[in-house]
Amino acid sequence: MYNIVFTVDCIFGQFDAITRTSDGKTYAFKNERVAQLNNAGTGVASGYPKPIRQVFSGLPTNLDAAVYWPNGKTYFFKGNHYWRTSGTRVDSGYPKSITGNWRGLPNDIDAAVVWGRNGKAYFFKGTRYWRYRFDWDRTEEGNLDTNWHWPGYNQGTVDAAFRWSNGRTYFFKGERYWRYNDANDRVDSGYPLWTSREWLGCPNDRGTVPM
Ligand SMILES: [Ca+2]
Repeated sequence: MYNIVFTVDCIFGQFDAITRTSDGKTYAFKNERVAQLNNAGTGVASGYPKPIRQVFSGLPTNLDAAVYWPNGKTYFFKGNHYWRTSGTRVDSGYPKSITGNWRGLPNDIDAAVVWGRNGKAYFFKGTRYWRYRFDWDRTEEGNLDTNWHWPGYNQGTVDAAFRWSNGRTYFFKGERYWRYNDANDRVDSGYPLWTSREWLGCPNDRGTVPM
């Protein structure tokens, strides 16, 4: 029985979305499930992964992206809608449509993160990204090429991204992740690493595919 549970946890190595919440927790989402990650980043909290509806009642499955906002709220995106939560509780009045509420932002985004270097929000879709300014409450000019502007990250598209408690920005793609050094403005040396091993605490031969 233990091995079965362990295997289920360790195949959870590709994320739809990952974010922090105002209660200081980190959550990773995949399909209909969510895993709360240990604060040390080396395993999954007891009892996880769980169905999303058990933890974030009112959120849909198969999320596109999530981002922790400076106002203490967390925003979740799917298709042409978004949900705002306080911790794990969905605020009343959601979902709302992206169009009309996030000026300049497209639907069907892949990933989102507030970058530590300039405090702007970055939304990734396909091989490009949109930069959102809080003081303007809209996106900046056009959209930009992800590979060109994030040195060391050369994967084109992004599955999920977030800023962790250590102030670093993380990009997830497939079963691997890249740690971005906001101060140096490039990916730290030694990356990418395996998501399941480093974030879920799985051994080398579980939940991974050959490079
Ligand atoms: Ca995604």
